[in-house]
Amino acid sequence: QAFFKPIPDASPPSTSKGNTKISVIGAGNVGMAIAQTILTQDLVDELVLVDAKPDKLRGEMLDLQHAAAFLPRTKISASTDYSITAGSDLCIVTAGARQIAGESRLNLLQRNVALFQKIVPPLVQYSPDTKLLIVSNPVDVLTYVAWKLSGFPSNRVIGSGTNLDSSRFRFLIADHLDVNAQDVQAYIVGEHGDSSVALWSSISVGGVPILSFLKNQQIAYEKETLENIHKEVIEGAYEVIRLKGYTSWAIGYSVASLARSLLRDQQRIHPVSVLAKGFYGIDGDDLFLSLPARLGRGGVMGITNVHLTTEEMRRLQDSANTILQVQSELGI
Ligand code: 6V0
Repeated sequence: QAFFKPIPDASPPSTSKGNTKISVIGAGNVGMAIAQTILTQDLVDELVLVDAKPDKLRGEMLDLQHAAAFLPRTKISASTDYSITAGSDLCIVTAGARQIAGESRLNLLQRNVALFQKIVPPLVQYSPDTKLLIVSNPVDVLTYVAWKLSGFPSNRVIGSGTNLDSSRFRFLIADHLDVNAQDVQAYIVGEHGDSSVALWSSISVGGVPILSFLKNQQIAYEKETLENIHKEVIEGAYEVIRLKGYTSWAIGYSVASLARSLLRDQQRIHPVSVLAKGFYGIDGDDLFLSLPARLGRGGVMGITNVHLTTEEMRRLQDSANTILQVQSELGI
């Protein structure tokens, strides 16, 4: 069995024209955290901001431009008019109604679908070869909506998905074991939200598979402890929103790392929202949810064949059903 399963309808990677351009749609807390993280990482030649509020947009643009003396050289521009996005290599969509305290991600959906009908068509018109990276919530369903509206092959439509949840997961495991989170390989897949699935069976720390290590050492681990760590991941977003009103820094770093893998052809594996049909026993309807995907200049280059336990498979299927349920109410 191949390590990666290819994307069935993949388009070939675009030929690089040397000048890289990212457009960020939505200059709110999340869009600006992404923009500033991208700038500090010397990722692009041109960064474009688009928002519906012209004053706020111009203020954000100027504020970033005024940091030019401390940053790698990047042309920063902004407009409410989508023609400014022309020729983007990557369009990151963060526009949307913000999740308010106590509101489930799924409740945001109808408000955001209407927005996407205004946003996606002009992005496609001005950058027909671009990749779309969706961040607005509920991210899995909105990535599906963006895919439908764009007419793009699925390898060029990606949702930030559980890349952030997995980072929270790695932080909590690392904190528990007192190691560096970068040495923790651990994935959360499925829905970015309450039905996400923690892949305990494939966690390794410094190359050591953690569950089989504990078993071999005859160290009992409490299923409850594992469940609690996963619960903390799920509740993490709600807690940050309750405390500061929104989340921004972690999603900023998470999306900038996706942008790097995509534009610099890193072929790194990230759990992101992809068209899941045909993978891990998910058949039937089209839906997007997070699976470990290899990202490069062509977008999604393949999906990793991780071994899942029967329980993980069942949970992933439940997660898929949760998303499908919401999607069916949309009638798209
Ligand atoms: P925010 O600070 O309210 O920013 C949203 C921005 O979108 C505002 O500046 C609006 O003016 C702008 N906007 C609204 N309509 C349009 C339009 N038609 N065209 C262009 N811009 C428009 O929200 P925040 O930045 O906190 O969150 C943005 C979205 O990201 C929300 O849907 C969040 O739920 C979602 N997040 C997703 C995460 C993930 O992991 N996928 C993580 C955090 C937040």
